[in-house]
Amino acid sequence: MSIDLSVNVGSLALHNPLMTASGCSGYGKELAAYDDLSWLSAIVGKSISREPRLGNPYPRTCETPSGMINAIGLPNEGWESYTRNTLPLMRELVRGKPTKIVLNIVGHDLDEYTWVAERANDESDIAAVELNLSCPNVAGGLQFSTTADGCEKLVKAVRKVLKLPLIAKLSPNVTSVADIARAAEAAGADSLSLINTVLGMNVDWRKRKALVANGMGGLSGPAIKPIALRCVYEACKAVKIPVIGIGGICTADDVLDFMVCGASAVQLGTVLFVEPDAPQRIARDLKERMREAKVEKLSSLIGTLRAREGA
Ligand code: RRO
Repeated sequence: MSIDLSVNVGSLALHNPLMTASGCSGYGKELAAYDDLSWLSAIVGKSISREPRLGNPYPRTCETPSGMINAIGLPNEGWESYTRNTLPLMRELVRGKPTKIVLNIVGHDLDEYTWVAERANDESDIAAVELNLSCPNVAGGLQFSTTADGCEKLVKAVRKVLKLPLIAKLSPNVTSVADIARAAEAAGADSLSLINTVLGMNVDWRKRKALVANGMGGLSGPAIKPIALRCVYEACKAVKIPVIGIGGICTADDVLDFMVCGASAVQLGTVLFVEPDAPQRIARDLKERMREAKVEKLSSLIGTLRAREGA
């Protein structure tokens, strides 16, 4: 039985559903040391802003039951250095491979987002731009993702200048994911990705200290998978554009859980910290699971979750 893992996220044709999640594995070279990047359909880099940023004081991460908390605070080299140093390296890394480059962008304000988005048009080999609307770790960082109005304004402004496919990355730290998803769609996003991390906290009571210097941070890993599945399911019911699922995915079964809830593709994040070659294992296991279930085309599973009787 020949198994077809290919999926489409709007105009993005992917040879399998496995992308990296922004911020969890740098810009590709960090993973290339462990695994053939061909197991991934896209590398989504850490958020890039117009200016370089140093990020938050250390410690920036800590472990939690079934996950981790981060409060990195968006450190990045800024657009100029990114295009001079990192993007050329990424092009080299994916040359001859089916792996696409997705640029994740962030800004203090509308102006900074649109400044970067406009320049992304002129760079070759960027397959799509993911808008980070949802960083939980910088002052004011949630302003674009926690209200439908803020989200719509930002997506609209970026859509106006960006010619590439636009993915809006949404936060789970909101009252209604469906409202924000609809706002992003109305403003012209081509697809959504969710979820970013869940705002959380971990402390050492003996030291009377939080475990990350920022105090609070974003919780990720298997601990958040049920929250992520719920958010993806709600978003998929609310919009017609494709949705990329993110949140605690570690196995092929996790991928399939997201896909039956409506995700067209997924992003792998925290799992890469413990197992940088997880994409290979997950891609192989996906084929195995599909063979067992006698499913030839992975895309045929998207959104096939059945309502429970009486629901
Ligand atoms: O850099 C961070 O602290 C960070 C970002 Br931009 C984000 O989008 N999500 C997250 O958990 N951390």
